[in-house]
Amino acid sequence: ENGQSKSIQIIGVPVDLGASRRGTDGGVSAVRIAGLGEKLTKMGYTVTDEVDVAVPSKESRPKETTGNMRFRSEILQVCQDLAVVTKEALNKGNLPLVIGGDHSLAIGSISGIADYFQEKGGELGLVWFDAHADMNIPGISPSGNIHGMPLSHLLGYGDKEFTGILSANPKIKPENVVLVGVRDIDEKEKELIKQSGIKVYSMRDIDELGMNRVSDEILEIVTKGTVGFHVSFDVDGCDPEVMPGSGTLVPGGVTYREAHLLLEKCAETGLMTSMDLVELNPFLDKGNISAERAVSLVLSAFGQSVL
Ligand code: 5AB
Ligand code: MN
Ligand code: MN
Ligand code: MN
Repeated sequence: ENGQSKSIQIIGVPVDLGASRRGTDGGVSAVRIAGLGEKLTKMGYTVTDEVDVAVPSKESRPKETTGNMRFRSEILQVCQDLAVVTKEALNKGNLPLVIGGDHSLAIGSISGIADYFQEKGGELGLVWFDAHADMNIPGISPSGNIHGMPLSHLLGYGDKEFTGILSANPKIKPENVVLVGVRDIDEKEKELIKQSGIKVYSMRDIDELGMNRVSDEILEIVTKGTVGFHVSFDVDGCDPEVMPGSGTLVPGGVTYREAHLLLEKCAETGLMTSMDLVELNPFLDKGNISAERAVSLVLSAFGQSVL
């Protein structure tokens, strides 16, 4: 059981509780308005009825301006619900394409996907495209924002209720994970990255080796001994000139073409099981340009090519 399905389930998760800035919840609409579903249909995919996971608004919840895991209970509920939805999508033969929303949702999306394959005895590979490492845990996080903590929790570190979604097993093994595009890591987060043993391709690695070689090395790692791989795509991995519509911009990022190349190569393997598109914030965007570019990138991940 592996390979890319011809039927896609788009899952909207309008969450911004995991970030300090308001507005990432609107990323779901921005991507839909940019034509994601229609464009995938035009490529020949069957796009099943889109579903959304319910998320409470910040304003409807008691204020949580401090704390080492802000909006913990709300985000835990969202992730638990989302895990059930992504697993169910795979059970129905659909490829889950999760649109956010801030990156905290990836704890839920990937927990469901990894659990589906674990039940069949398979390991899931993971490509984490991001300016940040998202390897904080409560107690070391400088912000208490859960969107800076999803990767650590998927590897089994941190809050036991988040690491235990659907099952007690760590969802992902470190040897199957690659972080790419990274250029902003917190001091204590660095230690956890080293301890975990995951492979990291920083911007410097992309400068020195080129994205073509980096992509080949990434795909070798995430396909070795796995049933396939998930791509968790944080738009802030791209340079802010490419993706102005995001809340935690870091200069010196991946170019538009480099991002396309990586995703085109992901598609070519035929082994991408699922994808997240996260951290778009239309209220910080210039028009809807970031969402339009993000949709174009997703199409590459689904095999769109020039010829
Ligand atoms: B994103 C920071 N490391 O933990 C933290 O956008 C930023 O999902 C996290 O990658 C950025 O608050 C989270 C300073
Ligand atoms: Mn992220
Ligand atoms: Mn990021
Ligand atoms: Mn961000």
